[in-house]
Amino acid sequence: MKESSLFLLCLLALTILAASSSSEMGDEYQVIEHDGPSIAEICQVQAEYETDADAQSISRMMELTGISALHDRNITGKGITIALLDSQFYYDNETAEKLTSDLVPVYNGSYRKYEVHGIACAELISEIAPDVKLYLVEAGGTETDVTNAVERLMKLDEHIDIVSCSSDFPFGRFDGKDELCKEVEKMTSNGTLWINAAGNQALCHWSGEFKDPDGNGYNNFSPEDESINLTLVKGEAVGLWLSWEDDWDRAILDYDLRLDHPSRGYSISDNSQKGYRGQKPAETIHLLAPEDGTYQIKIRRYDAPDVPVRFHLFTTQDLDEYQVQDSSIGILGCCQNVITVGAINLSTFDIQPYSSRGPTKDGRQKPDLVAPNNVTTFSYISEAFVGTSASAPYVAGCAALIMEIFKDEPDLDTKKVLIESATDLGPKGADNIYGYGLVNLSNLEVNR
Ligand SMILES: [Ca+2]
Ligand SMILES: [Ca+2]
Ligand SMILES: [Ca+2]
Repeated sequence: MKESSLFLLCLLALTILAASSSSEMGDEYQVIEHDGPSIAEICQVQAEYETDADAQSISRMMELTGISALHDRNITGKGITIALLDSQFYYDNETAEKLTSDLVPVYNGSYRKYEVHGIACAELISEIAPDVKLYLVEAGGTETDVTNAVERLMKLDEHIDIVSCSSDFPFGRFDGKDELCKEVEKMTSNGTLWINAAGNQALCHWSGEFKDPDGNGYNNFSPEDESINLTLVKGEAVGLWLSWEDDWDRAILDYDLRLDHPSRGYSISDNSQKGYRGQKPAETIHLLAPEDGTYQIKIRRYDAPDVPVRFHLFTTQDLDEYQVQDSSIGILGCCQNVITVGAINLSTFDIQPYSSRGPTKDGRQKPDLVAPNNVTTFSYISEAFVGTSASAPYVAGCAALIMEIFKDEPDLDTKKVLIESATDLGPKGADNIYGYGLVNLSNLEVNR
């Protein structure tokens, strides 16, 4: 088991920068092993969810949420620093014109033309808070890369006011105590606000306890059903991540993950969990679908006592059945003090069906806020920027405006201001779907 992979929470041009999976070949089919960056689509949004993309969407939402009014009063994020953590910073001269002029790249090397996810986020921040100083920080694809990115930020001479991150990891403890949360807390305890996308996994997530009433070693998703169906098209890249409650450094409960192919053969991930140092309670499978059809996901008990254990399964495509929308946020979005942002439909203000939901494993309410997505950017020139990836930088830009407004107040709690000025949506009061509601600066005292 190497490191888990980071996935970008955008729904277009999606990239998994996957570490290697330890999957083995089942029967005649080959599991794709990744040595470096690879491409796969994460939880694709189906066309029917999105009907309202138009070039005006961002300006309309900026009117509605009080941002334009603040711009009219010359509040534009002056003096505020934002670090954007991402792994895709390709831009050309034309796109550069859309970005804030005070841009500081913190990366070496170059990006391929389609690697624009981070720049699309930068465009949104530039639109909402055009005068911020924006650090573009390469955060790679692994937990080590994110740790290194945080270390670089800590070493800067300048204080970072806000981190905006639209990526997350699909396995861990989800209780705010994952290793990476220690890195996040280095920033937040230093006064930095960390804003993270909630994720787009609500329809490609299953969670439940292992149940095996017939005692054949395979989990029963229902009394008669031992698999989750997943329909795939030949050649489609698919990823599956399974993790369970166990010691995260010395896992002792040995479960395996299996994907049966439609006609014959299967892929299996059967890492050893014997309580040795470094053994994680996790299995992953990555492959290119060898044929069209309905695949079946199975969880096998290899060597574990019959005790209740809760599992989380995340996949790159929507599950055909047994979707569990609750507790579908990744590990960064579950860290303490992070502001976790979901995505709403711009026409109806309903939550997007794919927008990940709380609570965290330890029962904290999540997300914290929701914000627009499905907006037009120059980077995604012919398509809308869809998913919670677009929502997080929207909130980051809003946070910068709040910080400028209240710059003379030393005890400013920006998170509190964001929450208190949000417009409640969905069930009355704070909830695990919309959090405190839509970020809305028109409710700020200063705008009246
Ligand atoms: Ca069974
Ligand atoms: Ca195993
Ligand atoms: Ca509510």
